[in-house]
Amino acid sequence: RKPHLAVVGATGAVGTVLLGILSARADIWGEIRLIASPRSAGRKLTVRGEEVEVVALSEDAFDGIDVAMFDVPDEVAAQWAPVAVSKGAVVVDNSGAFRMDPDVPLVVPEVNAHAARVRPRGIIANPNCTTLSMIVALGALHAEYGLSELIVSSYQAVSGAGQAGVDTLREQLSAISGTELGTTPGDVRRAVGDTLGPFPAPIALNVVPWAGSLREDGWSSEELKIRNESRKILGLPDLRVTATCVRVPVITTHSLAVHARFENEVTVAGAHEILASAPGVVVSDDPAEGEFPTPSDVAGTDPTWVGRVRRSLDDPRALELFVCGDNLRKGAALNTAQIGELVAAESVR
Ligand code: 11C
Repeated sequence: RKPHLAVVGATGAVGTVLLGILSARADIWGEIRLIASPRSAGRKLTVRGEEVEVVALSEDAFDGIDVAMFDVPDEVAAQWAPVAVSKGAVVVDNSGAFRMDPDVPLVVPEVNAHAARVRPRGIIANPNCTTLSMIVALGALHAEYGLSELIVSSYQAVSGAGQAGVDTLREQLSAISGTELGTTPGDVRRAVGDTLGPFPAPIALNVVPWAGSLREDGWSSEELKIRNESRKILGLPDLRVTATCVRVPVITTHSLAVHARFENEVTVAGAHEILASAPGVVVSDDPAEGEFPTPSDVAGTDPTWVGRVRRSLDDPRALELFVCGDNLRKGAALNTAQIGELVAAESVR
């Protein structure tokens, strides 16, 4: 029989995108059960062209489920993923609760699909959207050249901070629309008033060098996730990684400027060839024609887009790249769906 799937957190921003992706991909699932907080129970959502009623999160909600995709806050995942496993499901979890657990694989199918098979806790973790937005391209380059160091700056979309992030940017844009603000200290901050939402500074007409929460020595949680998760996915525990995470007034699609240093000398032509043949990667790199990826062109698409590929002027072993990926699709829902498909394929073999 076809495996039965549960989507936990079906009504959230990523859950909504996930239902669209499940509806568009090969229909490998038997039942698709939609689970959310009791507050959302009874709502009807469309998946595979049919209306499905949302059921409340409970132990019984996992009866008969083979694979459960979770997109819920860390503390909800920490509590409920083991419940789903105890009911016989394999969990694919998009929270940060299990990513660094040594008994939980952290999987990007194009890079380390093999890791999904070894899951002592019955849980497979999905990486953070910022890591995911670049790692498919870097995994392909690593396989050929051997990665030794990453220095990245992110340009993160507001949807990474959830629906509240999107609502905040839209509210602030309407507050400043038609004005000539943005020329004197604090004028935008005064205009948006107390509508900062999840951001520590105005996000309209601005860039904010902060994402996540404060960790030791001034690092943000988001910057540490990029370091820890890249190391785990690539199987390079000593990889040198430095990240600076920045929020920009973009609705969806994270971008990263990447300085990647390798064990071997690199060429731009070689990097283009590797990236162009890598599954899930599209090269858009012809600056003379104004061709490079930008979030507004990439939003709503599945691949990782790479442009501005240059060999570092002072280091023949290093490449500079600009990478864009839809943070809700490959950055979250699509990768979750792909991992679920890997697990489903095991049972049909
Ligand atoms: C952001 N990347 O853009 C974050 C959101 O660990 O899954 C995702 C947080 C996570 O704010």
